[in-house]
Amino acid sequence: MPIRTLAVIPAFNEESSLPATLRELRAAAPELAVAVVDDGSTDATSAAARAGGATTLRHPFNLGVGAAVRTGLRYALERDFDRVVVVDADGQHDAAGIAALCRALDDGASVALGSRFGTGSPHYDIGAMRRRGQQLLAGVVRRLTHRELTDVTSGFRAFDRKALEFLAAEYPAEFLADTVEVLLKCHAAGLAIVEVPIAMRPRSGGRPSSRHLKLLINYLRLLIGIASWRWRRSIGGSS
Ligand SMILES: Nc1nc2c(ncn2[C@@H]2O[C@H](COP(=O)(O)OP(=O)(O)O)[C@@H](O)[C@H]2O)c(=O)[nH]1
Ligand SMILES: [Mg+2]
Repeated sequence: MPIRTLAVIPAFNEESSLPATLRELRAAAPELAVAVVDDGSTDATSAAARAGGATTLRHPFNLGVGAAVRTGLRYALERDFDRVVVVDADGQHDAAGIAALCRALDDGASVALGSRFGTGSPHYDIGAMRRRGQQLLAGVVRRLTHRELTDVTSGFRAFDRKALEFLAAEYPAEFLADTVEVLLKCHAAGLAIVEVPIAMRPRSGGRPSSRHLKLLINYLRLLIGIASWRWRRSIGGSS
């Protein structure tokens, strides 16, 4: 039986980017099934997804990227897919990277993490504050997992069936926890995480989801979350 892979695309008000993203995905990886999770958009995201030939799943209201990914993973499990690749709707993820992520799964990884900053990744500029925050978070995750990870907030990832089964139940929905904490959970569950260099494009328009003070607060909340999660584990709690 061939390996069945589902591309999961979380999308919030992405009617303008989605058509090109879906076209690129079809061209780069025609063998993939595609599911767009419309996260309560107020624009025509669902219509754009359907027009682009994707299965369309819809949240009745906005729940955040992590919840959208989780919905995609649950759908993949229900439909018995072997793997999932998560791709942003906004066109930042170069679909050519999907092949490298899948190769890492072929080689035994359960979680393949597309990295903008590792050896072999093209230069990617994210601004000074995000950069410092990223480095801090990557340092924390490296210490806790003993894995050489450089880009712990990248949303460009692939999961094998084991990771899929684990994460469909466990995927955290909060901003940053959905990228960073999830890696710690996977590591604690014994899933092998491997980083793969990928190319990511700068945003073509719009704004990143979190900036300045909001971004700082999100970093602090995440670090407190990680500390309390570690503490609960050390006194014998499970999650
Ligand atoms: N900003 C945002 N993006 C969401 C949400 N739900 C799903 N998404 C999708 O998640 C992906 C990542 O979001 P984005 O804002 O580009 O994050 P960034 O690339 O880290 O700045 C995009 O494809 C969004 O359309 C949400 O509630 N807020
Ligand atoms: Mg993006």
